[in-house]
Amino acid sequence: MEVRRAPTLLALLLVGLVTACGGGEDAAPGGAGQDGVRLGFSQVGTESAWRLANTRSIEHAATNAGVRLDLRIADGKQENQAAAIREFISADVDVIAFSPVVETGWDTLLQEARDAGIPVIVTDRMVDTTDTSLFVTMLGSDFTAEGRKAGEWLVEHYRDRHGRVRIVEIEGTAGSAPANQRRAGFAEAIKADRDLQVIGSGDGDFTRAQGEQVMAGFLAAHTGIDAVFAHNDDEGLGAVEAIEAAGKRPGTDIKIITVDASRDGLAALAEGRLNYVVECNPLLGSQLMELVGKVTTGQTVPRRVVVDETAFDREAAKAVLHNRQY
Ligand code: GZL
Ligand code: ZN
Repeated sequence: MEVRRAPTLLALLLVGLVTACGGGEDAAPGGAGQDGVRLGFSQVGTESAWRLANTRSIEHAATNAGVRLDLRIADGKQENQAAAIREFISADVDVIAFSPVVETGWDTLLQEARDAGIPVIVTDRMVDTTDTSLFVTMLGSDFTAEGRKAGEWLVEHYRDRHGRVRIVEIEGTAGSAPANQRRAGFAEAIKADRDLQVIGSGDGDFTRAQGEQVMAGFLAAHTGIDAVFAHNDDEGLGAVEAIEAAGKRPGTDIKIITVDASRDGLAALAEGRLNYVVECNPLLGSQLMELVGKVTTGQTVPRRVVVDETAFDREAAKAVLHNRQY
């Protein structure tokens, strides 16, 4: 776990002195302090390739934008995110951003940030709050659309086959926006063909290890599984392991659809061990820094910024694999 410590008291005093002495000089872009805008970012964890790419994207974009980033990694624990955000508030950063590990339980914390006059940007995963004035904008994917795309591929694939199609679903972290919304979008899409039925679902927590474990459980409990919908590549690649361990051919005997489109996911798709991969773009860094710049210079920003993304079949995966950024 890579935890960035807040600057030591001495460092803060030095910065304070410089800022005080430097008073008259025009502030760095972003209208704050001598050294650019100070952004406190609370990141979910290191659970998946998507998450690691998302963190790298934020770090690179902050460097390019001259934003002073204090990024804290919460190891998937909401209480660690709350502690980090409270430290950002007491350090009086110019803006806070975070990817909430789960949807609920943020109102009090966001009210503390608002009382401290610090704007909050939600990224990647959404918060479930009645008071949307608690954050200035949300930058992230439409997870419901991702789930729908996965379901639509299955409907199309089994269009000419009648008789039950047995599907198992390896869900993302319980309570997280991507898990809730991918499940909903998928369920809505497969209604188009009553033969498509989810016969089992389990929490794979977006990790490869958990995905393998959940899939092994499904294989032990059910015969004749036709397809797997895994909420991210890492879970899907874990399912591939479990299916092979059971002596079956992933992508052939059992179809597998995943979300993210990480390099490993697309490589498995190109080899035919996965069948369809819906993209969830982690490279939010530059859009986030643009929003940070606007928010800290009093410019208006849209309430919602949706990230553009596509989906890959085997041929499309082969075409992009060689220069995939993450
Ligand atoms: C989606 C993101 C999810 C990814 C997983 O935007 O929150 O969390 O799909 C990651 O890989 O762990
Ligand atoms: Zn049918």
